[in-house]
Amino acid sequence: MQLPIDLRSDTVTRPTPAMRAAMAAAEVGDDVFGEDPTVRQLEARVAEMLGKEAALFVTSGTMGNQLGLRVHCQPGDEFICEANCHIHNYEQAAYAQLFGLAVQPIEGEFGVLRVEQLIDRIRPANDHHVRTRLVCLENTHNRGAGRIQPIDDVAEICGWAAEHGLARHLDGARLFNAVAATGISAGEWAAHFDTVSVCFSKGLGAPVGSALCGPAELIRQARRHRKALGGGMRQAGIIAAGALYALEHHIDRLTVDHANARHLAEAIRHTPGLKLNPSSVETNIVIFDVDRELGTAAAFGARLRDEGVWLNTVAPQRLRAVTHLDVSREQVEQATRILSKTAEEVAAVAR
Ligand code: TLP
Repeated sequence: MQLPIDLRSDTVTRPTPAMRAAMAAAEVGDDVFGEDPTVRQLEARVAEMLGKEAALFVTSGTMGNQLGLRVHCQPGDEFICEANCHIHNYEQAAYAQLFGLAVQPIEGEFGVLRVEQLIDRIRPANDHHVRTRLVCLENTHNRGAGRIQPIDDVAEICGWAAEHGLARHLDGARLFNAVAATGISAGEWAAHFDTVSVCFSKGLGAPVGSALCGPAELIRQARRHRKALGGGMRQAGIIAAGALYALEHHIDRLTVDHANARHLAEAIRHTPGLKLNPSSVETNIVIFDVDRELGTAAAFGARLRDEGVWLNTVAPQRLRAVTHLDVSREQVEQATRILSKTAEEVAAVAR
């Protein structure tokens, strides 16, 4: 059996031989001059898939999101987001550090917000307040264990935001997982938002890159801000080719990762001392709590790591497992056996 089984994140995948071949064969040019044909092709393709006028290839999901915020907001503006979202928790508050933006976080249920929670959250227009400008959603939701924000809620929230003059940005780092799980196209999801960032280096398995998609004028502004952040890339066609390959070949197969995540979740459900949180798994992320009897999540995670199963600690008693292109069904089955056996052994010592 192939160890280790790396379930820390879907960011850990390595390019497949076919993807590497596509990358090696990519035509390139200087993208800061707008002359890289492969980057242009990728930007056109992803814009088309999302039904947007334009797209910008960026280094990371973080950059895609932060540029998205920047094109909608000016210093002294505020955006509303779900309290556990990536933008608010894992991007160093770059929006505050770099752009002078404030945030109004609102907690959803495993990341899923409802429109009733947003009503009355727009600040009054007077000199005491920041200006509420934007609503950000995340789909699928990372800390919500890959939950899908249902399309009806998305439509209601974005419809309400538009009625009140607020822009809409989607952190779609794992939008294609929502596409694969629901059959709702990327364009249908994206239609509710002004800007959408998507990642090629998560479930899609490309080594680098994300895109910010939206109206041509906003993407032109984002291109300018990207340069100021040092994100202008030169012969980036090499990596854009990996992203193009991923869009072509790795979307439909995400359902395999989802089935693997459900398999893992079933085993966790039946392991004393471990508890799924939430109890259902919708896409490729499994989050579970570790009973104190088994020690901290970090200690239990370290034991598992010694056995060859790598997970991510996301809270003192909480671990995360993410399925992806580089873990086979056999490895997932092996991981479930190791998980159960380790939990049993640790519990026996604790008794
Ligand atoms: N998520 C990473 C870590 O940063 C936590 C992971 O392992 O899941 N939006 C969402 C929803 C994300 O999950 C991530 C990365 C990003 C944005 C940022 O993408 P990168 O890492 O490319 O900046």
